[in-house]
Amino acid sequence: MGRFHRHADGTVHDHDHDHDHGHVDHDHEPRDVGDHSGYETGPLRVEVLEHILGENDRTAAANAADFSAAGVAVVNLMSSPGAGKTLLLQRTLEHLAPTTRVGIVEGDIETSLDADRLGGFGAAISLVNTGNGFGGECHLDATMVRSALPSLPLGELDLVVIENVGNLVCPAEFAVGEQARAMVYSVTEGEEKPLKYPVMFRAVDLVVINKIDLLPHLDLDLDVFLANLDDVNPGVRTVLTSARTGEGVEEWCDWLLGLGAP
Ligand SMILES: Nc1nc2c(ncn2[C@@H]2O[C@H](COP(=O)(O)OP(=O)(O)OP(=O)(O)O)[C@@H](O)[C@H]2O)c(=O)[nH]1
Ligand SMILES: [Mg+2]
Repeated sequence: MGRFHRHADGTVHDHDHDHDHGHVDHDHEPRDVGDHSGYETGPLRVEVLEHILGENDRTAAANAADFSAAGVAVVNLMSSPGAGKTLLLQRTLEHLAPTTRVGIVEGDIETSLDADRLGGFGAAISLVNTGNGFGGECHLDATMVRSALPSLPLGELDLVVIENVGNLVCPAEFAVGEQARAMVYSVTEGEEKPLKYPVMFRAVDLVVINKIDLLPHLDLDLDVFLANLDDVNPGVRTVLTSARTGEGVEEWCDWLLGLGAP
């Protein structure tokens, strides 16, 4: 939990200066909206953020209920721009399409370029451009994903993968109704990224370590990356892949299939 904490009476306290409260709040579970003490309007900012995130969580719960009712497994796939989400999904569809009915929610700020790349594999694809009515946001939120659902035949699908907007920060902060979260980390990004972007690396159930075909050309020390990852998300599962060569794609697909229906 962040320093600021909303109480049942509507007040917001800074717990760093409030250790001897004398009571414990069991009547609500405020969410972590971070430390905003550096702003003059810190408590007000926390209230606004709690409102926004609370509304998002209600819509995410509605999405999750729809996914559950349809018996479809749903994964939120995140990464920094260009880590290889779309190429991995192309390989995934090649591998799974013959046996598994897959839907994709393709999130991008602009263009249908990635949605177009995923066409032709037999998957149902629904494009969300955040620049089209959602303020050009750098992430998908639950409302955006909800807007994509009428274009997917959920009842006829086994698995939906949501390709989030390429961004190593914001997507991790918004639940969208997913059953599991995965991220693609590219070995070109450097060993220290879990330490610098812990919210994303901590938010996921699986880290796909992609572009391993490039390792011979890089200075990256994979063991240092794995130690850094373990610092922020101890024991998190990893899969080594090259979406270029196809190495590791089967293991990634097995993880997807292992999720089963919610
Ligand atoms: N060598 C190599 N290149 C890869 C691999 N995976 C993806 N790429 C390349 O990396 C670039 C970005 O890949 P994309 O699949 O578009 O990445 P993305 O995460 O979907 O990008 P955004 O949607 O823009 O965030 C493309 O040129 C891919 O061909 C890989 O495993 N090895
Ligand atoms: Mg992409």
